[in-house]
Order: sequence, then structure tokens, then C-alpha cells
Amino acid sequence: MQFHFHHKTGPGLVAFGWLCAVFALNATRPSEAESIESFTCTDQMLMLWYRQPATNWLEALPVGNGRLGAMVFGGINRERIQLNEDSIWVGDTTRQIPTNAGAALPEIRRLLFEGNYAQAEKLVRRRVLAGPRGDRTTYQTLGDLFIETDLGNTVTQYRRELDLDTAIAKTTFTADGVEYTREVFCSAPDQVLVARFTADKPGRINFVATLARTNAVVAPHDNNCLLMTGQAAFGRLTNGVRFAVVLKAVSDNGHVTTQQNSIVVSNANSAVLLLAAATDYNLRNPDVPLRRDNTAAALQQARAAAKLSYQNLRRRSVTAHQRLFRRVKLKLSDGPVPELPTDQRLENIKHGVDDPHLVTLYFQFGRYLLISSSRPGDLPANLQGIWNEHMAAPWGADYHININLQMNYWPAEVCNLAECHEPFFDFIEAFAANTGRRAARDFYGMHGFVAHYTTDPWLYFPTAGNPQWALWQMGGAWCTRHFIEHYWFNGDKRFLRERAYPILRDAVQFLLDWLVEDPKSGALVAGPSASPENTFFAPDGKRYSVSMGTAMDQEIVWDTFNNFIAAAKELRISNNLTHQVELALSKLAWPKIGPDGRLLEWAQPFDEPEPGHRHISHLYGLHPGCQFTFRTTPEYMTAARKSLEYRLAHGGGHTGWSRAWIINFWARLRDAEKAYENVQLLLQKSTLPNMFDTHPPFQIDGNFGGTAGIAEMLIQSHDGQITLLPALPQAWRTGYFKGLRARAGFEVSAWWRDGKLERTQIKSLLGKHCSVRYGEVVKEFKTKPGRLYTLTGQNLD
Ligand code: FUC
Repeated sequence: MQFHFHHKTGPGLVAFGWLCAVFALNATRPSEAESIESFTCTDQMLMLWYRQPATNWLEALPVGNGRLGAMVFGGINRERIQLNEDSIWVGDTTRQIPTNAGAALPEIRRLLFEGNYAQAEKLVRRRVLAGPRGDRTTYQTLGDLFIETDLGNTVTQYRRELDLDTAIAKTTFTADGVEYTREVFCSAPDQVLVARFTADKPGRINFVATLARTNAVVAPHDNNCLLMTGQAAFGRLTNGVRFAVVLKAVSDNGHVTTQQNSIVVSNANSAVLLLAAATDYNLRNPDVPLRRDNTAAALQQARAAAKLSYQNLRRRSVTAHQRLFRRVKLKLSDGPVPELPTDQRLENIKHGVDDPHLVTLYFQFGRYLLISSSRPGDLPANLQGIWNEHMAAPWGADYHININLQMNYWPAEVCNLAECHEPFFDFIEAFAANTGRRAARDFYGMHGFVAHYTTDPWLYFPTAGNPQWALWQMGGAWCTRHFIEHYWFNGDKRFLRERAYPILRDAVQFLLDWLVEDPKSGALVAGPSASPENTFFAPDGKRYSVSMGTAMDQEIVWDTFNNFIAAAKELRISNNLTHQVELALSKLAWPKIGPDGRLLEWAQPFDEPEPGHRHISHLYGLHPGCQFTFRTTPEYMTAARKSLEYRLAHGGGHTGWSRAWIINFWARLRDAEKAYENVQLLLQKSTLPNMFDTHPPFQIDGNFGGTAGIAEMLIQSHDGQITLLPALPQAWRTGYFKGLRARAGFEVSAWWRDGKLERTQIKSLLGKHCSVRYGEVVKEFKTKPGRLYTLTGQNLD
């Protein structure tokens, strides 16, 4: 029996009858469910491993507890553990928000409506954007921990690995007949980095551990402890975060001493290094240091950890990790896992090999990275997560919000890591309450809050730079969709009332002030703004970026208005504001479909200097938004597909994050093979030996976007239904997923064979009505909270 994913007639209808007849619905209590299927995952499926030490940073392996992070190189005689702490940022004062740009808006808009782009952009540069952007802030490395020893050059049996299931990086080798093992992890419950050194013969652990960093002082604190203190700085920016790092050694037998910037361990049976770090960064008010005494805070953390045995520290860390990590299982093939190191498997993919288990590894690595770079109470994952070896990172590793930060959080809900979403919410709220609100009021003279294309932990609000990227007011509104999504997935009414509704309210207040009537059509449009980072040729043959009513702006406004109205409905709120938003929504201009059938990026069918541009902003309504669906707007789905094909035909997808977005688009368009082709391309062209995504250079958004894209191929729930296997490619013919989440509070597992769904289990968390789609078949049923529903085909049991 064939299933047809997008045909509304023909074989799909035949399938409908068959499936309805044979699919049986069974409700069980969760305890019974546990025994229904026990999942086994071989270690190999969750292991990155290599036969040689990393020769550069892009081969090293990341560990992290959300705040503290490290890149482990696996060196033998000289091990490098490059360190990070998520608040090590260079300071800045650009939160001085200029006033009165709003006064120039009527004239700029008039010029744009007249088609006078040249004059309008001149005015934008003079009145809205204050010259080029000056000093940039940047996220910085916390320094390095070097471990030097002398084991000669004849090492055998070398292997280094990262086990995604335990979050431990391990290096093993044999030297001079002795087997050495090193384990490194960052513990979330105990807030320390832990490195342990063992040998299978007594007294063989000897090393010198050194802490090093520019702009920091390292000194012994006592005979087994080093202290490193300093302040983040770069060039003229000297007002960065202050920090303290404590490195403490605990050995079994042997001898431990300190000298200058090193700890010396000799003749021990085993040794453990504990590293703790504290900074004075304060998200609630970045102008006011969080604490006076970072040293005391770091010492306290290190001492508390030192009271626990290594096994205890390890167990506590593994348990905390697995509580999140083990919620989702994925298997995309019933074939064996290739017994090859990860770098070789990536090489093979470049030569056209299909390796579905590597896709699983990539997917789970994305989940691993989110757990390791974004835990409650931390800063959100930046452009590099938390892993950065530079003093001046690419783009400062800041929070770009014209796609990148949002993409980092695409997998959070569907991949059952809702807690990891929290740093994003805290951060966006802090921005909105501080800079976002002041900018709306003082800069634009409007209500609510506004954000442009980027920000940073200092809550930077850009008012300088090139309009192509700097003039865009939708960053904040886009971020608010994450709040309502969190509510849809989890059903937390308190979160909706206290956090989602207020931020959506603030976003729509700005948007209502921001929209103006297009004098020709009378419809409401946003602007002046750019379609993120892209340009067009105006009829005068010249290249511009600023216009009115770009597709993305209109789609973000549509999305935010709808999300706000939905939030208000859930809370039974009906007031002046909800009425105003409903009215504005009814007058809002929709993006246009051009003469060639493509969805237009701008309100006119302009010629495009870069038809393969990396941003595919006009398809926001396809993903991550839901303005365009097969059920509601089939004509826009066709137009979106044409736009995507056109972008790709002109070289689109050349950055990792752009490729990752494309996977999500194809998944929403339910084109399994196209989605798969782009998964392969992501692995072939945009994945480094350590599985990090490359922009280039390294940028983590593609990892997260790719992970979300793989999930989107397996389950979707943005259009009021749970759609199972909406884009399952040939290459993943037999497999299962367990524990993915769907909107309206469902946890879903599914098994398929030879490309056909065999069974699904849906756990209802909130007791909402459930509508499940597979191909053209829809099954509807009521649910009770906590119950598990199994749908099976006749040919099963
Ligand atoms: C956006 C993209 C760039 C880069 C930067 C950090 O502006 O256009 O490609 O990813 O963010």
C-alpha cells in the first residue's frame, strides 16, 4: 500500500479508507506503556570518536553545563582544554539610545511610497542610523588549561570520544605498557569542570596543569589550588566582565604542589582537577555588577565539589544530563552502525554515501549541544553556543535576532528540551524591559518594545551601520513567537499569563504604532525596513535595501498579531488592545505572489542582485511561522516552493544555517527527498570534523536548525494537527522515534517499516483533543491527561 503525502485525491483517498479501517486506538496508563516497548540504543549510535588527537580547535570536542564549557583536544603529552564561561563579555556603552528618529519617519515613508528609494535611503542614513557601527562587543575565551606530561612518543591504542549519552569526553591510550584514561565533563548540579586522570598501574600519574589567559593573573591560592582573576577587555573596550577561576587538584596518593601558574601532580595513582568560575555579570541590570567577590564564589564552588568523590560527581552530572538527553530516541535505519571514526564517516558522506545513523548522531548532537549550552539561569546560547577560543569572536558571537538566535531554539520544544528554552525567555524579557522599551519610546516615539537585527548581553540596541542589516524592526516580535510556542507545547497557563501574554502585548503595541496605511491600497504595511541583509534593484537600476511592506515584515506582524489574539483568547482577555489588533489584522497587507508565481520578497517584483541570498526571509510564513499551510493557503505553498527553488537554483544555502533553514522549508512543503538532499548537503558542506556547523567559520545555529529540520521531517504540529512522518525520505526506510513533542501537549513515538508507519504512541500531557494525520488519513479522538494512546495497523501483532 502506497501513501501519498501531498495528493488530496486519487490513491490518497484509497489509503484513507484502508487506514481508518485498520488503525485501532488503545488507551493505556503510562506504567503499562513503559513495558510496551523498551528502547535499545547502542553506544555507537551516540558516540563521536576519533583515532587521533585534535590538531586544531575545530576537531576538539565540546563539553558544557550550560554556563561553563570546554573544548577537549585529547592531546597525549600536551593536552589542551580550552575554557569558556558564558558571561565573559567585553563591555560596551552603546545602550545610549539616540532620540527622535521617529520624527523622520513620515518623510521617509512618503518617499518610499513614491518609489524614491535614493532619497529615502539618504534620509535613513542621516536621521535614523548614526553612521558606521563603532566598537563591537565580543564574547571571549575564559582561557586554557594545559596538561603537560612526558609519556614518550610511542603511544598505541589511541582513541578519543564524546559520549552524548553521558556528556563525557574520554581519551584512552597505552604508553610504555600502561593504559591511561582521561575523562572530562562539566557538571550542571555541581557547577564545575571535572578532569580525571587514571592509569591501570599505580603511581603513574604525573603532570603539570597550567592555567593561561590574556588579561588575567594566575597565582597559587594554596598548595593544591590556583586562582586566576581578570577582566574581559579588547582594544579600547576595557570595561568587561570581571571573573575568577579556581583550579583545584585532588590526587590519590602521590604529591600535589603549586608553582606560579601551575599545579604539579607527581606519582599519583589517579588525580582529579576541578575548575570553577564566577563572574560579576548581571542580566537583570548589566550596569550593576552581580557580586563583589568572584573569588569567594568560585572557591566556594570548587570546595563544595571537592567534598564529593569522583564517582559521585560523575554520577550526579550524568544523571542531570540524562534526565534531559534520554527523553528522545531516534533510529533511522535497521542496518549496523559503521565501525568507523566520525571524521571518516563525514568524509564518506562527502562521497555520496548514505549513513542514516550519522544523521541520528547529528540530531542527538544538536540536542546535546542545547543541553550543554543553555540551561535555566544561564545566558542563551550565542552564535557559538558557549564554545569560543577567540578574544574577538566572529560577529562577537553575539545574539543576531534576524534568524540566528531564534534558530538556536528551534529544536527546544519539539526535541523535548523545554527547560533549555528558559535562558532565551529570560534574555528577551530583560531586553524588552530595558533597551527594547526605551528604544520604542525614545528612538521611535512609540509604545511597547522593539528590537533590531542584533543584540548582546549588554542589551545592545543598534542605531548605527548599513541599513541593509541595521534597519529592521522585527527582531523582538519574532522572538515573542517562542513564548507562545512554549505555551502550546507545555500548556503552562501561568507562563502564558505572566510571561507570554505580556511580551506579546508589548510587541503588538509597538507594531500597532509602527504600521501605516499604504496610500494606494489602504492596507497596513510595515516600514521603512530592509528584508534582512538583502538588497534589490529599484526601477532606476540602482541597488537599495530599504522599502515598505517587505514580505517578512508583513508575515512577522501577521504571526505576532495572531499569537497575541490566541494568547488573549486562552486567557479570556478581550479589551481595547485585542480589538485594535483584530482590526489591524483584517487590514494587514499579505505578501504578494509575482507574475512568475514566486512569493515576492518585497512588495514589488524587483530584480535581485543576489537571487541566491542566504536569508530566505520571505518564507518566514512557511517556517518558522505558520501563515502558509496546505490546509489554509495552498496557493502560497506553491508560491513558496517556487521561491525556494529559485533561491536554490541561484546558489542558495551556502551558509550552514541557511542550509538548515532549507531543510525545515522542504519538510513543511512535505518534500521528503528534497529535505533529505539538504540534510546530506549540510553534512557534506557545512559540518566540521567535530560535527560543529560551519558558516564558515564555526557558527552553532546550523547545528540547531539542522536538528530541528530533522525533527520537522518526522513530526509536525503547527497547523492544528499532529502530522506523522510528513517528509520521510527513502534513505530512512525503517526506524523509530520516541519522545518528540507536539503542540497541545503531546509526547509522541512512532515506528515505521519500509517507509510505512506501523504504530504510533501518543501520550497526552494536557488532556486536549487530538487530531493525528498520516498521509491523507486523519484520526481524531478525545484524550485524558497522563494517558497513552496507541494507534496500530492490522498487520502488526
Ligand atoms: C546574519 C547572517 C550572517 C551571519 C550573521 C551572524 O546576519 O546574515 O550570515 O550568520 O548573522
